[in-house]
Amino acid sequence: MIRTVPTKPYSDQKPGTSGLRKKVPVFQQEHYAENFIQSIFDALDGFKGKTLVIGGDGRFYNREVIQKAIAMAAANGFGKVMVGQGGILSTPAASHVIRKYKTFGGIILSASHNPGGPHEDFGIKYNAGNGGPAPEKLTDVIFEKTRAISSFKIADIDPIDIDTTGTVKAAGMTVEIIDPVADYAELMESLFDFDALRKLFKSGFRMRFDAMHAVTGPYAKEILENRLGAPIGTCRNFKPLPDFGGHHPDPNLVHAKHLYDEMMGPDAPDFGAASDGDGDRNLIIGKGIFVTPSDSVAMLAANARLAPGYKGGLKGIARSMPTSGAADRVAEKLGIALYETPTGWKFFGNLLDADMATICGEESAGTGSNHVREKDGLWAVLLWLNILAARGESCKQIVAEHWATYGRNYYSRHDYEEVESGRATALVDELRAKLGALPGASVRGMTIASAEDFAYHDPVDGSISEHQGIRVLFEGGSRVVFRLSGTGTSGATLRVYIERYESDKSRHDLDTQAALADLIAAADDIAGIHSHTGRAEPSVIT
Ligand code: VG1
Ligand code: CO
Repeated sequence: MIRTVPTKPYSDQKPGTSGLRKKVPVFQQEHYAENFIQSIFDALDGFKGKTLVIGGDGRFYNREVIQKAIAMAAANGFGKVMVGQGGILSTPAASHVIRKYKTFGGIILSASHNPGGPHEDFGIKYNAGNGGPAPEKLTDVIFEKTRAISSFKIADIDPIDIDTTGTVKAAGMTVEIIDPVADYAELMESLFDFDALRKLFKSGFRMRFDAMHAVTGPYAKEILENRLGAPIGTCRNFKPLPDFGGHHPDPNLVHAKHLYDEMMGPDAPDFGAASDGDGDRNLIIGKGIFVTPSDSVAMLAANARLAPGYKGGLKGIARSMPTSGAADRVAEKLGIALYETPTGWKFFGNLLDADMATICGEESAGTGSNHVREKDGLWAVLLWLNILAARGESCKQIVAEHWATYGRNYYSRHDYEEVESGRATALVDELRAKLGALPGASVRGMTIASAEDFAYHDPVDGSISEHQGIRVLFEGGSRVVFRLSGTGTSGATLRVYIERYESDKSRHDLDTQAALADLIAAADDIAGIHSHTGRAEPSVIT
């Protein structure tokens, strides 16, 4: 029943910021998915007889690859696989299932916020036994294996019915199809004050949750509408679709503009939120106010004690380097440590496992805690709701009070998408070469205090990750950061992160782009963005 199939390596299977992401036609090439899955198994040790979790965000090609992964897990000697019904498991839910059932690890099929469909994106990532994304030392080995692979193992089995929960046997391995929502909903109930939230909704509090036709739909429906009694219709676009309804399942002000417009409108609900393709990101918009992800992590950390799961306080806060320094001020006030990591959730795993950090966040709309080892969109939404219920104030009031206490970090990210790869690399190389000459230089009347290529020294395992973004710091604390995306699938995406701190309360209501105008111009002066990319404007401003 087990076949060993000869295959040839593909040279382009290097995992990026979060797994391997390619266009669907690339994944549909002969043995492309099989090669990568076999390489994951080849990079692991000691899983014979153990359990593997398999699920995905429901995008196009999900079902096909789930069947391949099941048959290959059986052939490679796993004792059991746990598969989300319908092939569905959000990234945070998969992380929780891995941890709760102490499984060996899991395979999550997703390209997250990237669009889906026959000509759009697909992805595969591996999460280890702690529930977190494979660390770099493992993804490096997986990549090596993909370059040397000569065969893969697969069991000849009929396709498994993944739409019916229950347990079957296949090629000697147990296949359990699980309810993708139940364990996760129970975990949320253990962290948050569901009684207070039920009261909040009963009192007439109105909310809009946009699942963007991605994986969080069934989770949000169950938790918000069924368990918390939010009115039917609170959740919108809640049916996961293979092409996300033709949209980008990216909860930002561009792709969730309808939600933003609604929240700024005259009859806005009290609270609006959205999540991405695989359910690990969150967009938070209060009535009349957008909360930047960098601010959100700071505000959640400052108020976390109001939720039962965090009443004992936080051990530390971790944020990715390009994320604004708003959380740093909260950590300082709480007297706890603040860790600055490279972009990507895999870098938080060690800090969470070592209990050095409790809440983590990224500027890209990712927030999470030690309850799982991934960022978690609905978790952030529920923590916000819990804080709103406990404080009895509006989102806008909470934000204004936070800024009055800590000051405001004006912050924006400018993305230049699908830039020709050679041009993007040239920009970065040139910038890197002149880093030494930047300190002391004056740009647009601002003096550069330091400039460096960020390297991270993991305080837990001592590993070093270099070239994680170039940051230029100005006197007074403003900064610009440049890095190339590791999740795109065509050309290169240049990300420019811009930040300025404002302590003066009378200047907390400025337009963000206007407040950052000098720095935006300085970023172009320093890196030659327009001349290198040929672009006059960013493709996306968040
Ligand atoms: C982006 C974000 C990063 C995030 C990653 C995965 O990476 O910037 O913060 O961790 O996506 O998020 P990059 O390399 O493109 O900047 V998800 O929700 O797409 O898994
Ligand atoms: Co995601």
